[in-house]
Amino acid sequence: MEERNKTLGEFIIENQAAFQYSSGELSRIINSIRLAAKVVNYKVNKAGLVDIIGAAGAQNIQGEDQQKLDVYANEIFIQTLINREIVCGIASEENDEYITVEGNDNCHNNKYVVLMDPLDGSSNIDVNVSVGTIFSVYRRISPVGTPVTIEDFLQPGINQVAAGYVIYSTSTMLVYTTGHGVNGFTLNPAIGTFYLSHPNIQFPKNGIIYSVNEGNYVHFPQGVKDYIKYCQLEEDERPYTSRYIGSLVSDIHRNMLKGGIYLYPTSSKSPKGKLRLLYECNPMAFIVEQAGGKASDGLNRIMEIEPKELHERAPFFCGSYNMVEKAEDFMRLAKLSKY
Ligand code: P6P
Repeated sequence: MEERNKTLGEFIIENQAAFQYSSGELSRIINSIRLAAKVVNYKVNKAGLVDIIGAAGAQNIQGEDQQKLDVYANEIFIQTLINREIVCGIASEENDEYITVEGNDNCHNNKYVVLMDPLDGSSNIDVNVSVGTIFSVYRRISPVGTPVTIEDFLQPGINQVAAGYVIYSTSTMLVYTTGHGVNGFTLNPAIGTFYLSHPNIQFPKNGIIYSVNEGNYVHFPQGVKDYIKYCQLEEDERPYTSRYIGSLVSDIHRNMLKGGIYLYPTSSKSPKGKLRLLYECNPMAFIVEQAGGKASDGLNRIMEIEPKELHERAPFFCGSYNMVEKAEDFMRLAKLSKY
């Protein structure tokens, strides 16, 4: 019989035992995200055809105009998780406060919380550039049987039990980790099935791609300016190239397959950085570290930051291990030379 790639469903069943606590709840969360991703994918692909792109008018907590697809994706991911009654709480970039999942038979007994950016890079939607969903899963720390609390969400990234992203691009992929490596699944839209297309993804230790919005160059910390100049120097014919899509999931996905570094440093416009620690930096960092890469705030491991607020931001240096190390060296050197 002809060998075919494993489906996501088969992969989840096969790896069920490896999931932490292997209660089946985590598998059901990934299955829930799988369904929501297919529904959102359908709308993202149709966005150009129906009146669903363009700002929905409301603004989210970040003060950003909510694109209609933002709102739609947020509702799909949240509702799918609530309908399946598998988590006790949900936090989203699009919701000011976290959601306590009540459900019919008391979701307070559930063990996991999910945090997400339902449609990252949404400003790219109406110019037909790829966008993504990012999710992060933690085991609650408040007592099972009680309503979820803010502390269940304000955990450092090292406590994550799973993290992943969906990239809606030339093809739609679901890439995730449960702490046992990183695997990528590509959607066959004809039959609505995700197939294992990128098993055990390894982040190249080195690369020639640096991804940063150089329009902010004059506002960057000196260490970042020095690193960018290092990448551009010809002294040993380093063939660096600058690639920046303006969509976190797309930039990191490309760099993870080819090698590269993504930087979103502090700047005068974003004194704490722009990216959100809990549902952008930490899940991407978990994936990148599991694939052999590195993720920091320029000085310290990003997943060891103790969060204080649900929507707090952090500077983000993420990618090929040796490239992030080099950028951190420039940051430390610049910090030392200040004194
Ligand atoms: P800038 C999208 O809004 C996002 O959060 C990331 O997906 C992306 O990498 C970054 O912001 C782009 O920000 O300031 O360069 O447009």
